[in-house]
Amino acid sequence: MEKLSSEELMQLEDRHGAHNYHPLPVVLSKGEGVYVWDVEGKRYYDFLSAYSAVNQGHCHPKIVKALTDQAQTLTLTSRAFYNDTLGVYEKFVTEYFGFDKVLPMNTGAEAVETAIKIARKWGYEKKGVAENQAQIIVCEQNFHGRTTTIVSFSSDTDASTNFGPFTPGFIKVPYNDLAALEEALKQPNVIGFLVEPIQGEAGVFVPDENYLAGARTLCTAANALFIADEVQTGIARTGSLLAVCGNCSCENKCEKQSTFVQPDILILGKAISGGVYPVSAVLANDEIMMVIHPGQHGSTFGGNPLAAKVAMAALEVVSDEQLSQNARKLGNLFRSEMNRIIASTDLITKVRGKGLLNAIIVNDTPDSKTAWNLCVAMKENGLLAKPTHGNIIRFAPPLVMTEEQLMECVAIIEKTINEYQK
Ligand code: IF1
Repeated sequence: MEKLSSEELMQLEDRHGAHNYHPLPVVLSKGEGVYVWDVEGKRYYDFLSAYSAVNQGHCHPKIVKALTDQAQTLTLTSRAFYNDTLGVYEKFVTEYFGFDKVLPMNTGAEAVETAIKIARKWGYEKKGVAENQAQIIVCEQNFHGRTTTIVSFSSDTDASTNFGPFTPGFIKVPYNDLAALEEALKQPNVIGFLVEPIQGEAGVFVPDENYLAGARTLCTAANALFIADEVQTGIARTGSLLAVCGNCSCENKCEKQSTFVQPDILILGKAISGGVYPVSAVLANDEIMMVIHPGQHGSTFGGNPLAAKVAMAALEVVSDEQLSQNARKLGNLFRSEMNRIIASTDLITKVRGKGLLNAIIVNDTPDSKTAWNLCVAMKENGLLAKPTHGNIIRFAPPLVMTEEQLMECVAIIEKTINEYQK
């Protein structure tokens, strides 16, 4: 095959692909660890990590080996038959996260849909809600995926406009507002509360320290399921195995889980696969998960042998390489370095985040091009990040980064900001 230039490859996407994305003008052809290379051979630091799906770094050898070994052995059986990897994975992943059962799916949105279906069925069969009356509380500015039901409760008009009619049964409350949640939980037929422990798409919005624990307590009192969407925040991204682990970097394995908020349903995706292959999972204990019986939910690819092997390798890397601890340490360093830069520039007003899920706020209006232009300039300087909501730039490098590499990235960001002002 002839080698195409970046320009030609961008034109191909533009001509032949649906225009559902607006990518930064860079065409990548190789990745390794914290780095990616474009087709012309220029190297960049990846500060997006495929929206936190490659926490373990690009093409991690252990995860790739798990993939290629299994790919030559058995890839897909469907769930019509048993296979020799699924049960092993199910034991592994439920012990890893401390739940009785897992329901394996492929993408994040599918896992969210799965959680909604499980919660509704629990509501009818265990809580005794009348048929078709179940309500789930969700948060304003949420992002849970792109299916018809999920966009039904999105606040983002781009995500929802002209995709109706919408799925009913969702009540929206402001994020990080326990009083509003408490009020909403008083409404009839509420069966659950679906929440991101940190709102990613909203621009990396970290709630108050007591919010998740408070929400957990309110849900318990109202007999409503606490459903945590950790598709983006999970798998060590925010400095603990799960964002609901709070400030404990024990990988969810220590006894003193004082800040650990136990969800009734845990939704995982993205980095549970190390970014190698789509894997998602819904975890719950038996009294919830066992409402699902044969024929009531499933997926051709969910839990296939490739996915099972890849996910086990990806989670082993998280533990073996102590990625939570590294994310926490480097996250603290990153925010303190950003605050140092913020003190000397008018271009950036704020940094916020947890672990290595962070965002900076650009001092301009959401409809300005400043954040986009800064990202293009950072690209020129060898670092890839993407703006969100116009004036916010999300920073989420792979968690295998070293302190030295992080400081090099800080220098690139600082240089870009300083050059931009001139
Ligand atoms: C896109 C953001 C990240 C998610 C949470 C479920 C899903 C996601 C909390 C669905 C997906 C994505 C998808 C991606 C952009 C992206 C994103 F910008 F929206 F916020 F990660 F930063 N729950 N998040 O964040 O998972 O079905 O995509 O596997 O392009 O839409 P999916």
